[in-house]
Amino acid sequence: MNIVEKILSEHLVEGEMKVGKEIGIKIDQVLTQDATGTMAYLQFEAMKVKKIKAELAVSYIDHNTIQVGPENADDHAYLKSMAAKYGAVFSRPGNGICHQLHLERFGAPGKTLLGSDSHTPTGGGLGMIAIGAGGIDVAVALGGGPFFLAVPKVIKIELKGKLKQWVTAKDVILAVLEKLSTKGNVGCVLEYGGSGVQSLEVPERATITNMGAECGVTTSVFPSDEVTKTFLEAQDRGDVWTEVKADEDAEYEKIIEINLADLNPLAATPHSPGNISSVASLAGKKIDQVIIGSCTNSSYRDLKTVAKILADTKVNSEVDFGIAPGSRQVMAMLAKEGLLTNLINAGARIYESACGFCIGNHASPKSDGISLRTSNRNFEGRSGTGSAQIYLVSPEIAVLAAINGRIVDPTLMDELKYPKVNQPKAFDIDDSMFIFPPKSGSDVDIVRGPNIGEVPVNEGLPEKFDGEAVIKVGDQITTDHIMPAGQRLKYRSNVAKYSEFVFENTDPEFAKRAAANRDKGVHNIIVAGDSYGQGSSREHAALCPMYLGVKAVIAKSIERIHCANLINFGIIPFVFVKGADSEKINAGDKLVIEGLRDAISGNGKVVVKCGESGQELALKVVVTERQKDILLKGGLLNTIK
Ligand code: MIC
Ligand code: SF4
Repeated sequence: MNIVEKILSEHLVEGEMKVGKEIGIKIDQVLTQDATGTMAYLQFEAMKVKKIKAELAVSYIDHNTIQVGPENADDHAYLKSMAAKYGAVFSRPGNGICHQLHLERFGAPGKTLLGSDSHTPTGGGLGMIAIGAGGIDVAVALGGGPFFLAVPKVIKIELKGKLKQWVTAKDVILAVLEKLSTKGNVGCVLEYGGSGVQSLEVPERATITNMGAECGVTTSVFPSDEVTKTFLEAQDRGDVWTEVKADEDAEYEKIIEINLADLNPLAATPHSPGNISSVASLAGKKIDQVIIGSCTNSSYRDLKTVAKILADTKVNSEVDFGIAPGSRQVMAMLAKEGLLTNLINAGARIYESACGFCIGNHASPKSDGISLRTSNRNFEGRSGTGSAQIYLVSPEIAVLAAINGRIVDPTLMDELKYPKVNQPKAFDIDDSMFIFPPKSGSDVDIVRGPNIGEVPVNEGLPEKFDGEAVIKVGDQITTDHIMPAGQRLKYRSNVAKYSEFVFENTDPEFAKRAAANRDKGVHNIIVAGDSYGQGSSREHAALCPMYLGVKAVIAKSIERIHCANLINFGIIPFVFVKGADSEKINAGDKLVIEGLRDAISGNGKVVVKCGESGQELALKVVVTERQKDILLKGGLLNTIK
């Protein structure tokens, strides 16, 4: 067996391990963050479970830490009280980014981890099966219920050789993205192996599995070996180490070979993590901003390398330069070693250890600005500046650009010395920003500020949709397009308010039009191209459209997490039987679909009659028996007793 088959079969509670078939797996560890966590916990409450049943649950506060107005702090207070009452560890704001912290303090080889964040696969760097999902699926896992997924196709990425100086883990995952692109990988897992694996430390492996999310795969995983053991021992957690490796004769869907020694520095260019160019081809490009941080690249190794490069240097006066350390551990160790001084002296703006800039919460570039970032997503508008151009690179390339004011390729500059940074024998451990739950939390009162809303529920599926193509969008529409984050993020716990911003940057009138249709009894239908719903796990990209009366999406293809979220909220994820038919529907067309309940209970095939002409187009929805029940009842919450 390969690693994926091993871990999944050890956790199998329902179904059969046959590629493409739905299975239910036991979830050992659960991770939430505040932006998705409030909704996950509200849904957990609605399920009326007395105590969290997963082995470990950690509720991180890292996304909404800006606190302009009371909303974010209200959410934090709610989550803190929920953690104490139901038995989760609470990670206080300022402690760091969930994925970095989980890697440092909780992740364990061979375990399963479900997180309400699409970059949960960061844990794959430790040899665990770590999957991102919508909040309600995570709520089910908190309550001890299984997580359902299709048995994945496992693609092996066979690594050979060793990275050259100035070439990093970021370049490995950008090279993988160049080969696989951001679409067409639904239902696959990337399993890393080969002799090159041992040259990569755990945080480097985690950079690679983290950004595997951008390929649209279910997760990515590395073996757990001596390198993993050394990392866990340095975190004083050697006891959780166990070896995880594939059998010699393990089988894979396909094997992609990458010789690490052949790689060169790469960049993802605007506006997709899949648009890959060599740094050499971008050299000389003038830039306005550089930000180093995010769950992809803000480990101790990353930031120490940056600090060493910055020693006795000043940042270019044309560049707005910021650094957001991944965790308090990283920041404290840099401070202790005197390296924080290098950053401060060079002119870096030191941001909080949080998501911040990455989700467009602050530090937006100037209009038309060119920004180099070490994060994982450069979707149009995500930075908070619609006209900005975001390039994704390694910390090494980012810091050199900050010094030079333009992109430089260090592999072409002989005089530059590469600062080799070794992992410390022991990381400094201070868990005081985690609040561990009391044995019995039964007398804890839940704190509900005015920002904590109700979870809306959908009605059961009608026999017929009498609808309208309320919007028509193209290919690769991300959840950032559907449900913007940034300055709107503070409304995550208030669905009625947040819904006003659905498709805000694509079609500012969308929410009003959809709500008016809903109030007239017209069923709203979204028409889309390929790879609809790329990116984040935010279930609000389904929940808020549901609130606005969206009943179905008709697309050429839909990404995994978003598809599951649509089903969980009773929105039907139709795909065109013939992709080219999408051309035949225009925005505003009347769309009628009859015989819905029979079709959903049966083979999932329907026709949509569109426009005045009433021309008929074939659609299908591919769902399991479990999902059919959810759709018929109008969402997962309606199926839970
Ligand atoms: C992201 O990177 O897009 C986020 C913000 O972390 C999301 C979660 C969210 O929208 O709250 C994700 O990746 O799932
Ligand atoms: Fe936070 Fe950015 Fe990572 Fe999402 S991708 S978890 S916003 S740092």
